Amino acid sequence: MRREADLILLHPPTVYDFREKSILFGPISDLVPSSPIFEMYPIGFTSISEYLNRYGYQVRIINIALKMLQSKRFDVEKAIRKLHPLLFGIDLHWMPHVHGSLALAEIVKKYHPHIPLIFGGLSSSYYHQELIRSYPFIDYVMRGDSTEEPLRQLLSMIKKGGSLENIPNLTWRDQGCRVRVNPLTHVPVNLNDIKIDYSHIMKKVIRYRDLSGYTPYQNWFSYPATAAFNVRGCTHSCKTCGGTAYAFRKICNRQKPAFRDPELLAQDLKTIDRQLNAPIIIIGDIMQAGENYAYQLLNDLKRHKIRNPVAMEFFTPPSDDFLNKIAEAIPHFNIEISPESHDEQIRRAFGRPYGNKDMEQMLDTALRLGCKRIDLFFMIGLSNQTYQSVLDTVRYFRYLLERFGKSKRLIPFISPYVPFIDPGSEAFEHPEKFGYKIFYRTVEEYRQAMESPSWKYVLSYETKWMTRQQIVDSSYDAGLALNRLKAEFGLINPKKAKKTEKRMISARQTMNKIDKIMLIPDIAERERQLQGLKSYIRELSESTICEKKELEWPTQVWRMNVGWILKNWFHIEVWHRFQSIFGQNQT
Ligand code: B12
Ligand code: SF4
Repeated sequence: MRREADLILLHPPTVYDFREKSILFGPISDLVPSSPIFEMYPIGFTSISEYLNRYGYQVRIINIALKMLQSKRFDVEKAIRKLHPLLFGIDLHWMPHVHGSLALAEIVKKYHPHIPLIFGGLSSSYYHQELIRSYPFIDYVMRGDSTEEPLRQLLSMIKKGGSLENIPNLTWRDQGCRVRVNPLTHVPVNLNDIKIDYSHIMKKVIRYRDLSGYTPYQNWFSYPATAAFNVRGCTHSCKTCGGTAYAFRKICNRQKPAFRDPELLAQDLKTIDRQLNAPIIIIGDIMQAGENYAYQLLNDLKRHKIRNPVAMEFFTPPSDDFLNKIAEAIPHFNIEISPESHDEQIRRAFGRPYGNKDMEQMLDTALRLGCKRIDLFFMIGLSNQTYQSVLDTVRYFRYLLERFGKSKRLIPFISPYVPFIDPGSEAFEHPEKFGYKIFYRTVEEYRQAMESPSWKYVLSYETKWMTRQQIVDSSYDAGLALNRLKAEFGLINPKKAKKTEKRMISARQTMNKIDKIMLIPDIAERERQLQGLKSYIRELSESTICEKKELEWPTQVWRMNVGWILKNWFHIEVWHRFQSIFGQNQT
């Protein structure tokens, strides 16, 4: 039997049988490039692949979610049956994948009972014991935010023998079916040995002749956004976020964030710039590592003459001096910032410690310095936020657009915090302290919630200030009002605004229909009526509150370095043939 890879990493859809089910997912993916199936795989898949490759292990990534989205006929079971790695890996990084991850794992085990299967990602790390205890088809969970090296040790052990007890960060089941939790000791202090290398991925696409298996999201070829990472962990403590300093301590044993040295990060951007003409987002506020770090990064970027659009996210508004430095270093710079609410008290309580005056000062300076675009993200479902407060936030957008909107470079977004309060966040651990009520706690409860017919029932929480229904209603009201405002200020054309409005109204009416159907006591009849809505539910689930297209930064037609690809194609093909002829990687 031919082994094409040592480790195969599979990315599941949110709900495994989404192609058959009738679910109004609503705005769960409005603010990310993915569809509600969350077909984007964790970027960590690529660093795992690159790292293990350095040690001679072949890793293949297969984006099952994307393949299922692209073709109704894509047969998951048939595809899985053909694979024979040393180890299968499935991400349960984002909790909304819980249904898809578990279903896919069951299929893998059905066809390959003797090949071990590992889970990983933040949600797996949080629920590691429950996963191993309750789901016999999962053999291992690799915990933590940096699994590259422990995975290398595990693969080496599988190949050469040894004891599972010696693998750091691993949770596993022993012969007596007891859950064993190895110490979480692999927590690197910096990211200098970890790489997000797009050229490595391109080589893999060629090696496995599988473009869709590696494509990050459905529309990537029309809008190929890329990411450069400066950090694992975070210095902030936003209450509902599962990636805070608090959550990382608890879930990943990370006492402080790990950064990538600025010169290496600048080099990463330069490499993307030379190979792809795609927008680059620097994930993680570069000010988190301190001023010296941020200034050095900008100096290096200036030296590298980056031409691609670069988006930087800021957790607090940067100073005028710093904005000047950005403008000098990056000709096409964009900014993202999430004030969450217009109300400073609500914002501060959430964990964003700045006032409107500071933010407006930043908008003024950044726009004056030629910032190509500023995205402002606001949220619904916050502690102390009432229905009225949500509407007041939209009123504040009018003020902002009147003051800064002329150049059409300021784009406000508002969306509910959906679908779940992150496991491991402060609001999840101490809901009463922040006025939250959490409906689901266990993995199984989340799995079942994901099958609910509309996003109102999927929503894992309500607050002291808004019920689930009010969160839903205020989301549509705010979405409609913002859509009109965007048309009025010329941020979207009136025809598009009308279309978006129609879709939002239809989505709302369908939510009401689903509510009525949910009252039918006969389950079979309920299911029959829900299926009746299926045909148009799908299109109502994309861009429900915000138009996804509006997330795209200004860019030109993208280009790939074709010479580079052809050169690599040749090398990889020759190496591949050499391996098959001389029997390496065979069992
Ligand atoms: C960048 C980011 C994004 C990017 C994703 C880029 C990408 N492709 O990974 C974008 C903006 C698209 C995004 C989207 C979402 N995100 Co986000 N995101 C982050 C952020 C800020 C950083 C993540 C990061 O640094 N990753 C580091 C990279 C290098 O590692 P990694 O991908 O996590 O992989 C490592 C490990 O996790 C592990 N691992 C992962 N998978 C697997 C699988 C196996 C088998 C193994 C062994 C190991 C393993 O090993 C990897 C390498 O060491 C965190 C917050 C934070 N401070 O961490 C939130 C965070 C991860 N996101 C979160 C959420 C909720 C979402 C969304 C669901 C939000 C939404 N409703 O739209 C979507 C999901 C989108 C999708 N799947 O399509 C939550 C997750 C909470 C939870 N437990 O569910 C976090 C914690 C905070 C937050 N609320 O934003 N996100
Ligand atoms: S939401 Fe807050 S805590 Fe979470 S990653 Fe962003 S800045 Fe950090």
